[in-house]
Amino acid sequence: MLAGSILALMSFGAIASESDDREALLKTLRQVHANYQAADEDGDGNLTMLQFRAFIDANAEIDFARARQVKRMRAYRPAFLAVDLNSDGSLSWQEYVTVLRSGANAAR
Ligand SMILES: [Ca+2]
Ligand SMILES: [Ca+2]
Repeated sequence: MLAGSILALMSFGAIASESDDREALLKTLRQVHANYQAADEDGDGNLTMLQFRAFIDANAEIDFARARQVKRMRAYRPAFLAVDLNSDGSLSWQEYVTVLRSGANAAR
């Protein structure tokens, strides 16, 4: 499922165009997923608002997507509400991937 998600992301030109190097992009996405798993302290596969904050901070370290901006603005809560698509108070990897894909399209 992870491999599928990464491939789905790679098919989006908006993200891919930021890097000509496919390998580098794949590496970045692997890192983002590793950040996700590291932030998911209880290992249930979903991120709470607090766990999401750790995830954003880790993504900001590698300057992924808008993480650095969210961190600077301390906009964790609105960011979390935006990615929690079904509003159940927890973020699944699938929700995050869905938002990344739609966000990549909307940003261009
Ligand atoms: Ca969790
Ligand atoms: Ca959710």
